[in-house]
Amino acid sequence: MRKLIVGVISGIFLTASVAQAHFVLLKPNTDILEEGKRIVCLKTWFTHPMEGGPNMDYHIIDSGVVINGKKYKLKWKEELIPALKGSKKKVPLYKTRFKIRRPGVYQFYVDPEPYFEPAEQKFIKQIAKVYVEAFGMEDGWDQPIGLKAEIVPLTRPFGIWEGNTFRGRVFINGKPAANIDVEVEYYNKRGVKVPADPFITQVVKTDENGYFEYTIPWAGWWGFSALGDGGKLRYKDGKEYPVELDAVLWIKAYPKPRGVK
Ligand SMILES: [Cu+2]
Repeated sequence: MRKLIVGVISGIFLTASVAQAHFVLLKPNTDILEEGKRIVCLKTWFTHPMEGGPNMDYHIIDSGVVINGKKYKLKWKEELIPALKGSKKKVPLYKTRFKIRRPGVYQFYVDPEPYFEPAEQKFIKQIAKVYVEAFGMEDGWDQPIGLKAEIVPLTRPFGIWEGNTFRGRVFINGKPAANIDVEVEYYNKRGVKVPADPFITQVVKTDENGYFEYTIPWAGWWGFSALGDGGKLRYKDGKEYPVELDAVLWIKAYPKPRGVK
């Protein structure tokens, strides 16, 4: 969230907070598990990935991992991280480890409580998903797992090069989500600088059947958040506010191999 000057009345600057894209970050330590390794470690928190913060309050209601239509629960360990670098306000980050027993495509997801965003006067609920392929068995990545908000990939969501085009289809409440915004951000661990604010969040739209695509410019973890409509919810002030119900997906792009252009 940042301040923007929205108007000047007799020399007084009126400012409003303009929120950059919120993202539930759900990141495994790898997108591909090779023979000999068994443990996948995952982290999740609610942040602004390109800017490195602020981090927001975040509570998981439901989470799991789905393989071949079977679901396993995940148990998370909570840690507290500063909302902003150096700030006293702390928010949760969750970690878990999952033991892989057989080959296949594992779809990990988290479904958090709606978060009230004062700057936007609405709730935000982001259901996030990420894939791990284990031991060379690649089937099943194109299957939805029945989330209330879900991006179903048309591009295999692991083993992706930078420069690849990612295609997905958005479903909100089971229906293809037509003509909605899909926000795209890079998980900016390296402190990459942008030339101007619009570069922080890239935006593409779904078509009339809920399909979108985005070409990944450089290597790293990239998040897609399709902004859906989740009806209304009552806040503690007694008033009803709209709920933005977002489908989030994280994928990893690998750098081009040495010696190619
Ligand atoms: Cu925020």
